[in-house]
Amino acid sequence: MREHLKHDDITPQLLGTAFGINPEIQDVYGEKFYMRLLVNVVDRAHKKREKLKQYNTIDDAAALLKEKKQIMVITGAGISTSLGIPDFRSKTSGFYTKLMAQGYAEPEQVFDIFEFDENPSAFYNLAGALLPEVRTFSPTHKFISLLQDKGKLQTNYTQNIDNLEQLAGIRPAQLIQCHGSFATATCRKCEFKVRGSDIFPEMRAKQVAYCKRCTERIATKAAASTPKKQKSTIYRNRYTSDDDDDTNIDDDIPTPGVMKPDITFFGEQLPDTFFNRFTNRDCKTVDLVLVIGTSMKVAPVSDMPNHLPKQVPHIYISREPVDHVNFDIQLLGNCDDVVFELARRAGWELMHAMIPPGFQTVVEPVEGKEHHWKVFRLLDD
Ligand code: CNA
Repeated sequence: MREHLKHDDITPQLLGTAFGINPEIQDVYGEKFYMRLLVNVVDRAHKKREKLKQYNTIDDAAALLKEKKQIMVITGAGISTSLGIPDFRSKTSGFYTKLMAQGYAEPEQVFDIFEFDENPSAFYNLAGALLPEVRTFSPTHKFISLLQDKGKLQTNYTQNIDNLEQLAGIRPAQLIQCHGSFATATCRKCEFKVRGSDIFPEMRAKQVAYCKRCTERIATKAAASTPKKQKSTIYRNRYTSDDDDDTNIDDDIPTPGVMKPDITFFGEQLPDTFFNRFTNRDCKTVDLVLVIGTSMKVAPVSDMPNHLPKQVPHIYISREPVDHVNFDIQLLGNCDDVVFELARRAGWELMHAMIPPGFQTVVEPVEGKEHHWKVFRLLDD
C-alpha cells in the first residue's frame, strides 16, 4: 500500500478501483472508513490461496479422495436442495429470490440480528418456510458419512441449520454447525433456552414466539405487586420486568423477551467451537478440503481456504463455478450426481434410495478451463 501510494499519480481511490471498491464510498463514509476498507480488501487479495497446478481433473479428485486421510468437508444449503429445502442464493428457486419478489431489497436483512431485535415479526413471517420438515437426508449427506465410515472425515463444517447431518449419522464429534441450528432457541431478554421445536408452531403460524419464563415472571410479579405501586388507573395494568428497578415502574410496560432460534444471524459471532477447532486443530492436520453446495459468500466460512496450508488441495462441488476462491478442481453439477461419480471413480459404492439401480453420469470438460468439469446424470431415454 505504502509503495503504491507514495507515488503521487496513484490516489487511494484509484488503487481501490483496481480492487473493485466504488470510489464514491469515501465521499459517503469518509476517508478513515475508506482507508480501512482498502487495507482490508488489499489484505484479502494478498492472502487469497493459489491454485495448485498439479491437480486438475475429476480423476485427480478421485485419487485424492482415496489417498488422503484428514478430509475437511465444508458444506452449504446446496446439499439439501434435492430434498426440497430451498437454498438462499440460487437464481430462481432460492429463498432470497422469493424475498425480493415480496419487496425486500436486501433479503439479508431478515437474518440481521439488529433488524430482528427491532422487528422480529419480519423473521417470524418468513422463517416457517425454512423449517426442517423432511426426515431424510440426501446422497451428499450419505457421501460425507461414507467418508466418516472410511476413517477419512476430519470435520464437516456445515453452514446448514437443518440438522440433517445428524440424521445421516455424522457424529457430533466430527461436526461443526458453523451457523448454529434450529435445534434450540433462546430468549433475547433472559437467555432462557428451549427446544427449537417448542417454537415451531409460532414459526409456522407466522407469529412471534415470546419467552414463557419471562411471561411467567411478569405475571408472578404482577400478582405480588402492592397496591402502593399502582399509582393511577393508567398504570394499574403495568408490571415491572426483571431488570426494572422500582423507580422505573411507571416508565415501561414490561414485555416478555422474544425467542430466537439458535441460528447465527448476520451481526452475531460464530460459536467458539468453530474458531477453536479450525485454528488450533484442523488447520494443522487437514490434507484435503472438499467444499460442497455453498456459494462461499458468507464470512468467515468463505475465508477458510485462505487460512489453510498452501499445499492442501481444495475441490469445489456446486452448480455454479466460483472465482473469488481459487479452487484446484471445480466439479459443476448437482452435488448428489458429482459425489456419486467421485465415489465410483474412487472404487466405493454410494448407496441411497435416491440413486436408482444402473445410475450413470456424464463428465464433460468446460471450454477454456482445464480444471472445471461438468457432471450430469444420464437419463434413461
Ligand atoms: P447459498 O448462498 O444459497 O448457496 C448455495 C449454493 O449451492 C449455490 O452456489 C447453488 O448454486 C448451490 N446449489 C444449490 N443446489 C445445489 C445442488 N443440488 N447441487 C450442487 N450445488 C447446489 O447458501 P450457502 O450455504 O452458501 O450460504 C450460507 C447460509 C445459507 C447459511 O447461513 C445457512 O444457514 C443458510 N441456509 C441453510 C439452509 C439449510 O440448512 N438447508 C437452507 C437455506 C439457507
